[in-house]
Amino acid sequence: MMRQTAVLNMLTLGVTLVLLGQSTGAQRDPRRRAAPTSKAACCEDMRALKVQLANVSSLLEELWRKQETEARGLTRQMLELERRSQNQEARVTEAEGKYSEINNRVEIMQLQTAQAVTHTSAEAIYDCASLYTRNYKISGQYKLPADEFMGTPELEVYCDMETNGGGWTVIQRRKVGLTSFDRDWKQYKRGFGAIRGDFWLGNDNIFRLTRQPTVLHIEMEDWEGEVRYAQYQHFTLSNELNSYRLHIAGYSGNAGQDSLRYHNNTNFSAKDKDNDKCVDNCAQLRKGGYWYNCCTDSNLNGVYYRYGEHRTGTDGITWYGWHGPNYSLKRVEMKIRPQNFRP
Ligand SMILES: *[C@@H]1O[C@H](CO)[C@@H](O)[C@H](O)[C@H]1NC(C)=O
Ligand SMILES: *[C@@H]1O[C@H](CO)[C@@H](O)[C@H](O)[C@H]1NC(C)=O
Ligand SMILES: *[C@@H]1O[C@H](CO)[C@@H](O)[C@H](O)[C@H]1NC(C)=O
Ligand SMILES: *[C@@H]1O[C@H](CO)[C@@H](O)[C@H](O)[C@H]1NC(C)=O
Ligand SMILES: [Ca+2]
Repeated sequence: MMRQTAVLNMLTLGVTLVLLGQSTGAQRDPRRRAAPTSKAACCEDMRALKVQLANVSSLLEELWRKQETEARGLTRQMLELERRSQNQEARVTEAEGKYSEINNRVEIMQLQTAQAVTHTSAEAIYDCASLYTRNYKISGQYKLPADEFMGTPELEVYCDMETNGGGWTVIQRRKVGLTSFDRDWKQYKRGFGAIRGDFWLGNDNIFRLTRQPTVLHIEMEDWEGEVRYAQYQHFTLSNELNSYRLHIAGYSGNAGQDSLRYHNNTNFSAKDKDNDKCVDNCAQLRKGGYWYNCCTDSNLNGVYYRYGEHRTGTDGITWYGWHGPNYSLKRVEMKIRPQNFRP
């Protein structure tokens, strides 16, 4: 402010002097002023005035220049400020957009949680999928509560909460190789083994868990470390009266030919119960409990052979469609979840 007033005063003075100079025929150009004049004899006062005038005019010009550059600078600064504020505004708009999007999502999640709670609290914890919808999303051992209505006891299960969105109840696992699967009907009915290691969940339990429309996922690993799978969109067992007959449909997978299809619609057999479709006793030949036909296209409950021995017998853990009848797999996991499960 102070400076502007000073400049204005100078300008007023300058203009006055310029007018005065013009009226006395003075030359504004300081270069010309430098040259000696022929009329030097003229009165001293006039000369002094002219010099002053010349000085003031050059000062003025300088001031003008300064003003102009300052003005240009100011304009630039203002433009810059405007640009920045526009950027700022854009950023604020963007942030606001993100915020409302997050808010939206939070609301949706809250809504979903509320719905999930009201939806599942009315239902029993039935399997790993219902645990998953109750926000138990870590794979591991869980205890399903007893089902009073069905008269079934509580059940230890292993939940796979990661594969393809989780919610899987594991019904069979082979990976350690110390647990024998060459067992009788009663043991296959109840289940055996260690839930964190090798086990069969039990035909009664599998029957119970597959009363709702169920997907079966079989994961297999060979001794070269390759992993393949076979999946069935429909999987159920009949009850014990109907010999736990297998029903599968809707195959997909990458483990070669579907090697469970051959066992579709066959009864379960164990070493003490020959329900197969063969003159032989397949359960005794293949040393496991399974839905033996005549006898196998797969034998996931067969003998566990270690690395180096896994190419010998035909009673190993086989899946013909991938490694044929003489290659026993390193790891198998069979797991189920309801068809209507949404991760
Ligand atoms: C005019 O300016 C010159 C140099 O800029 C200075 O030496 C001189 O004293 C000034 N004259 C007056 C009258 O202000
Ligand atoms: C399967 O079991 C049921 C009842 O347990 C029986 O009626 C049926 O004949 C059996 N089927 C075969 C092929 O053995
Ligand atoms: C198993 O048999 C049923 C009918 O008995 C059939 O609908 C289903 O597609 C079969 N499953 C497979 C995998 O072929
Ligand atoms: C598998 O092993 C059996 C008996 O050990 C043998 O007869 C058969 O030729 C083998 N099959 C293949 C494909 O290696
Ligand atoms: Ca037989």
